Amino acid sequence: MKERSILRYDKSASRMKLKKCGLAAYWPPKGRKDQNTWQQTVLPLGNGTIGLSVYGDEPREQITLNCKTLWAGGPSPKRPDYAGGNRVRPDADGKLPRDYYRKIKELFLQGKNKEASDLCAKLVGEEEGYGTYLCWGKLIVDCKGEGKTEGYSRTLDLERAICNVEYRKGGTRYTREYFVSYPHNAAFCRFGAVGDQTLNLRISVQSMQGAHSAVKEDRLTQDGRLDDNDLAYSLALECESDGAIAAEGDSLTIKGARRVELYLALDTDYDDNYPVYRTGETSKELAERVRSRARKARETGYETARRAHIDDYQSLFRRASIDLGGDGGGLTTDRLLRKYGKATCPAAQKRALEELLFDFGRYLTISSSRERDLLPSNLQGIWNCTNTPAWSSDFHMNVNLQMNYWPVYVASLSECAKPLIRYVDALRAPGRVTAEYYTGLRSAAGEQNGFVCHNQNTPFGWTCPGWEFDWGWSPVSAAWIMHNIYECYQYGGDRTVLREQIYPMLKECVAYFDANLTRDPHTGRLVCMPSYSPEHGPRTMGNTYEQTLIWQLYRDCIDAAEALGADLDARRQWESTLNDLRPIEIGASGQIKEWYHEIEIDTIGQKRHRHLSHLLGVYPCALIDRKRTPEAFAAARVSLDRRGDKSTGWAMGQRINAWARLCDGDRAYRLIGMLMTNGIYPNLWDAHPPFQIDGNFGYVSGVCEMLMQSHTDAIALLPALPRAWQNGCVAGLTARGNRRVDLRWLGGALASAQITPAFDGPIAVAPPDGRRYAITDERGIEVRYEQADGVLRFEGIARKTYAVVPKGAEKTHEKEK
Ligand code: FUC
Repeated sequence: MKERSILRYDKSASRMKLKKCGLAAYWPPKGRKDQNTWQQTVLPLGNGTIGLSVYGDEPREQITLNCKTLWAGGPSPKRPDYAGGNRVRPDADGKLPRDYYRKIKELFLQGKNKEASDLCAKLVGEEEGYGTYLCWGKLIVDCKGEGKTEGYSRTLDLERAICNVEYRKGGTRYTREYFVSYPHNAAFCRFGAVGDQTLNLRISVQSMQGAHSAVKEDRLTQDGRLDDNDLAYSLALECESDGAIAAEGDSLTIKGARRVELYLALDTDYDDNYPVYRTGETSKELAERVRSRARKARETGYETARRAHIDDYQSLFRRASIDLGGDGGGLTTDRLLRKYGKATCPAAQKRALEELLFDFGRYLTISSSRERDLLPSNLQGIWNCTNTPAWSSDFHMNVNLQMNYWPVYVASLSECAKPLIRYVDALRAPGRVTAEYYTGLRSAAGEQNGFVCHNQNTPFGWTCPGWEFDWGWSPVSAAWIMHNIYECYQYGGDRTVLREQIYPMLKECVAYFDANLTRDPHTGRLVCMPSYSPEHGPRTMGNTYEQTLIWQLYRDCIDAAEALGADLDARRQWESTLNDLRPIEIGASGQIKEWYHEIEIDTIGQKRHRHLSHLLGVYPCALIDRKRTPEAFAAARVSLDRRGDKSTGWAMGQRINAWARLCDGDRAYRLIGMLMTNGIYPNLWDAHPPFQIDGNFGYVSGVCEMLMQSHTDAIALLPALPRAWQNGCVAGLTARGNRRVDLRWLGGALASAQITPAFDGPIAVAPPDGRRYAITDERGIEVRYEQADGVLRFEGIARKTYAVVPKGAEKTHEKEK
């Protein structure tokens, strides 16, 4: 039995040793050790909207407070001309970006690459109004108590999403417990004292937005509006205790208590309705909504709410599990992490950390992205301790936001992707305006118009290109994020969602490229231009990054139309476009070229660049695989190898996935080792550096891809099992087509696979080796299958479980059941 998934520390956040991670840090600014401490050592809790990060400090507890929608930027009384960053007014020469766009294309077609490239500087957006994700502030709890602190422990239980702090002082044992409930949309805190002393607390909330607290009886409230955009925000905290509660200044004080409970709600008047982005509530209405939430939480009572929270959380978390034979040996998580990189670290301790990071990533998904949310998780999920986070902690779409959602479907957390789908849907309206001003599409065509978004996004419809071309222009951002969204159907198989939600989005994204692809007269092929491969190299007429993502977009749209039996004529047109796209090409070094004019590898752009933009056909797209495209598969290996392993946290996460898809488990595993030692902080957050959550998610999807893949016509079982993982099992993964997959392996070989389809229909599985297999149904009766080319095909019935076991091992399998 695997031990419980718990992050354990014997120190509070402020007393922990900090780690040096990775390449040069972009953040925090020099001299901000406090911010470095926060990103490396706090323990995060969340329900998708409300985020807490717990220090567990003693005698003064600090908990950073976040609300996912607390954002500066966007429409504001101060910015009456806000237009989503789009340049909607002619410049001094009387020109709009679309005029330059046309000219740039003309110049490229005439072979005037230098002129075309120079003019790209005109395809930018405004900076004003971009905004940033903000920090709400801190909940501070001053705890008095006589004596020396002993037996300190701070834990985050990933199986219950609860954080606990415990210590003794004199003869008294003090406890603290925290969780953030999705059902109650509120945070809960409980302080306890058992022994000769009682609790004497002072509770306050320090706003980072200039708000003052009002206290009355056993309540604390805080209301305000952001200076930047007038966004209204409100917080309500209710306190219950067997001690004496009093309102003092801006704090609540509690004296002589054995237990104290806090019920905390907070929210803003943000809504995702373009172009106002507000609920329309008055400050009073918002405050009343938040206060009544805190009141309800209190009326429910701590214990009842705690049970509801655990049930809700476990309904998601328990869907999947992994067991690699780990045994942490009782070490605290930070020690385990420090030891991991040492030759003396026992294998079982390494396995324990690998399991823990897998569970932690799933925990972070559930804590930062829930069905009800208006926004997806950002660069830091929902956790942020400053008003100036790196990259505004925004939604980056040249890999980062996509990576945040890589594990959701395969790790059976599809509901957690709902906020992403909602968010991208909400980008369509502003995205039409960007399409119009930057490429000349007419937004009068409504839903058929074509929408686009570029690399950087905010909650306020910021679909325009960034204010510098090289990182800012990236129309395929829309195509790429649409692949994440199409995966909702690929994995879940829900045709209603496909018809009503996903397909219209796909079609509208295709409409943008239908109107903007250009035939290159030299090759006769369609390309998108100007193109730029994130975030290096020249500006060109097409490149592998853009062509790959456009290929995937059309592929997905055609498949969706086919599944729905829709748009036959359009489908033929899309097929023909797909065939005419300039394909990926192999260069003289046997590599996948990143740019079409590249001959030898590493002669253009930066060597060992972190982005794997030319290899997206391997992962997450399905353009390159071993059987269908063996030459490209081999070329991808050359390119990935040359790109090097050492990189930023997310980039190592991406490399795990890519090596897994190239069926090299040992190389993927090497990347796991590098990520652990060079890209994971003591609190297990991923380090770009700074803390950036995408790498946590890239790790989870990477582990899933090592154990199971479903992007080709067969479910590949253990396609990239590393030698280090000799024995293990994984349960509750989801393969495309909505099939649950459970796997067990022994001595590096598949011992059994169980496949449970949600629908009737043919199933194809590809076991990892040339052994002979038997397939049995739930009664242990052999199921007939056809075998060709290493793939076993059989007919599955919905909700029945089929076991795939090596011949001769059927009996063992039955006994286990
Ligand atoms: C992309 C990456 C950076 C960083 C940023 C948030 O631009 O190239 O490394 O992750 O997003």
